[in-house]
Amino acid sequence: MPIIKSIELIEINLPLVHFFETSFGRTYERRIILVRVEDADGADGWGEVTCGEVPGYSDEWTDSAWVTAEKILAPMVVGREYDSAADVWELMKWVRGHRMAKAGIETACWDLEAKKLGVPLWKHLGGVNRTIECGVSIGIQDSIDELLEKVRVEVEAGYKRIKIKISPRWDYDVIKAVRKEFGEILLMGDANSAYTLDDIDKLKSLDEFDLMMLEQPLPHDDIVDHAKLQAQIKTPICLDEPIKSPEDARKAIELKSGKIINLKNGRVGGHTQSKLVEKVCREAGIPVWCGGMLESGIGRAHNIAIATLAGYTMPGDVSASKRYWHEDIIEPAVEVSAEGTITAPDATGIGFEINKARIAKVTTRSLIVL
Ligand code: OSB
Ligand code: MG
Repeated sequence: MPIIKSIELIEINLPLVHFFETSFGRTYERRIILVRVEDADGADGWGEVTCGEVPGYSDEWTDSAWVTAEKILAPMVVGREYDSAADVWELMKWVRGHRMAKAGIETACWDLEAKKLGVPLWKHLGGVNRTIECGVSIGIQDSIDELLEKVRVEVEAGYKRIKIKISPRWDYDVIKAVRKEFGEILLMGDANSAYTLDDIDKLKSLDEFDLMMLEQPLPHDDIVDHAKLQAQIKTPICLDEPIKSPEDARKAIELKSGKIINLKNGRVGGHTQSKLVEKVCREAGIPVWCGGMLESGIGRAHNIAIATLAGYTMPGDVSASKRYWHEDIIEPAVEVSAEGTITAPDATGIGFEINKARIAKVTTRSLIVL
């Protein structure tokens, strides 16, 4: 039976190639917590905590996740016997919330297990589509011209679907301009909870653009008003923030709060939980796609692996390393084909090498829980 002997937390600071702005703020550089789990044989696995630098997307953020992982979660896993990585979530179960911190540890255990079994993580998770379809998420820009330029670069790179961030000050005219310039591309908007039902007329007006979907228009914890909104707009609603568990997914589907789910490993607590959400959605005929959290290569590699599961039927926010980083912390960097796809690697575990020298250069703190 596997036992984790130690868990290392490493905080790195990585400047983004270009700032990323959503309805809740702008990010210039990421403070990312990496997790390295090591077993009694000295074998290791890597994971990433995907929370932001501030509690704007969710209530977790870098410093809260650090202390929670160090003081609460890592001690619940270190030295405890477990059957398989699928059971690591259970070891941390009594802790409420803190799913991104849990996911950092849990996904590292999956990487370790796949490496020890000598299989690629995507296969070990039950993946079926080794080649996944990719989209991009483009933040709010300083001008529409700058946005059009960004969209052009990504369309020409071959990405299958373009998502633009929207907010009440950056919506109708912006989407109209993108549609006019690029015609019938697969286009969607993500509001990150910037509207309420009082904005119903504005949200209805977006129907004219035939968006593939409208992601999270209403508050971050809502699934009731989303159902009211979905009944009144043609554009499919995609839920992101409020779906933190398989039960949340079931309830949202029952209420008809949306027609699509953006599934993020961190938001639901790791691979085991993602697999359960994927199953609930697949059985209900609700498509899911893999969301992104501006991950470094390690989180990105985990996203690629989980996105190979059967229920992930739409292009995800999983894109090339170079869109985010001058130099990634894995090798090779994640690349996207001219057809807008990524093929999961066939090496064991996450399938990428960890660039330890690069990590050492950008590390701002680290500690080991024994
Ligand atoms: O809402 O999907 C989101 C990034 C940070 C926080 C929330 C979101 C996002 C993205 C970026 O849209 C996706 C990516 O390119 O990683
Ligand atoms: Mg979103």
